[in-house]
Amino acid sequence: MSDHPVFAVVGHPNKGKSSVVSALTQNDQVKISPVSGTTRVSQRFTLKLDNSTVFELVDTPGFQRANKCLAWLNRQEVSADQRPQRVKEFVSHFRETKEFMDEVELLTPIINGAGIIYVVDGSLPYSPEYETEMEILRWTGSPRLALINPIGGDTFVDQWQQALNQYFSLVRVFDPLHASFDQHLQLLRTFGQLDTHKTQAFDHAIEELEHYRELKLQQAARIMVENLHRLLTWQQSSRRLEQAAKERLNALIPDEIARFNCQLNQMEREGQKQLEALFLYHQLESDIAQLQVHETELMDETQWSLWGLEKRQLILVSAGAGAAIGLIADVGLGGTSLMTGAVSGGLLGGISGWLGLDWIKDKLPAWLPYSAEKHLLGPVRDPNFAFVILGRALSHAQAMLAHSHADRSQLNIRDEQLKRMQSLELKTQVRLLKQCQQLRKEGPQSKAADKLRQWIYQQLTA
Ligand SMILES: Nc1nc2c(ncn2[C@@H]2O[C@H](COP(=O)(O)OP(=O)(O)OP(=O)(O)O)[C@@H](O)[C@H]2O)c(=O)[nH]1
Ligand SMILES: [Mg+2]
Repeated sequence: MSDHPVFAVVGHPNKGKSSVVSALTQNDQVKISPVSGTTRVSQRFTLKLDNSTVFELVDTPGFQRANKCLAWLNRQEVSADQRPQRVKEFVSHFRETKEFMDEVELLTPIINGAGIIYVVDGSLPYSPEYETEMEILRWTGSPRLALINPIGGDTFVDQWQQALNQYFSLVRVFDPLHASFDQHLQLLRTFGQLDTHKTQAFDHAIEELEHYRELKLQQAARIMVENLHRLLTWQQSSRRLEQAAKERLNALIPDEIARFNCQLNQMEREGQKQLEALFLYHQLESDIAQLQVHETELMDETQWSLWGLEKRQLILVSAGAGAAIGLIADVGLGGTSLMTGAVSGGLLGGISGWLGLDWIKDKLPAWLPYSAEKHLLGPVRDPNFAFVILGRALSHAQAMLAHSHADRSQLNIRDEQLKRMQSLELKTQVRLLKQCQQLRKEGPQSKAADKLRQWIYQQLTA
């Protein structure tokens, strides 16, 4: 026997057995589908901590011929002490035949020492047809826990509880699609009680699991600040703009801006993917719209103020943080004269004598400076940009953390998340903007970066 606990997850077809396995082992590769009979052979999944296995769950097919199975077991009169042996006889008798494929598959791990986790659906009424399955499981004599999965609501949970209490020493309600991390831990502690010899070791492993989660969240905050820094400082080598100015090639400009935008998007998505990999999501898609900055004006309602701050807020916050005065003045004027403000703020770096500048400045969006000396486009100069990036990163991370590994649907970034940066206190917004400005200047090793990481970590654990 392995030195970690092993549990077989069993029950009727289509009751969420695979979903329970997927959620608890944090494995999004477990096969789950609305089609009854999806799982045909038993498959083992483990939850590992570094390289050691905390526990193992065996995903099994549902009972198909429970009545016939129990009838076979009953064919010989056996006393209670001989029942586990009788179940073993059943498995070896039918192992090579096709007659009881599903029952053989699901009973094999149990007779090999696995504890039992029996899954039922709490939204459907209890009915005596389940008694046959529960009776067979009782015959095995193995430690047993029942899980009521409220697939479509909890209407019949109490009824189930009454029935299950008679067959199982422990009965719990667990929703694999919506349970929080704390609820996972609670359930795992219950697993530990099933095997009394290992309860202490198991409790210890669960503590480590909790600690490991904290470390991962800290790591997530680090990744998010690094990515924020990358986006805030992104500059793209754009020699083509000079050529465009010389030859008055209008068409090149939108091309360069689109390329810039595409890079921002890619960097943002890479940051999200790093987080997904850290938390073991391999096939997550989200409904968050792409970060679209190329065609928008500084204060475009649909993108910038959607994720970032509203215009009025941004003026207040920028003033509080001492952000580039030119920018604020221009925001106040409605954004049209922004480029003048940007030039007077020195953003274009002493190249006002360059002839192509006037031509280019009319073509580039206000938030996107161009250094003709260095042939560099960017970085984005809008103070709202930091809020947009932070808001989007946090929304993605929180939605991901709340998304069960058993949930095969898209990551849903809820509407109320859009306003998250706007609903912070003014003093928090000012502090964040200052820290982002420092992060841009001093990099991810700075004190400001530390403060940002701490704040993000708090948000993720709130
Ligand atoms: N809404 C909701 N759906 C669930 C829940 N648990 C499972 N489901 C859905 O129910 C269907 C069956 O889930 P599975 O985990 O594949 O069930 P199973 O018991 O392994 O099914 P078989 O392998 O076919 O016996 C899937 O479409 C799941 O997404 C739940 O808690 N809530
Ligand atoms: Mg299954």
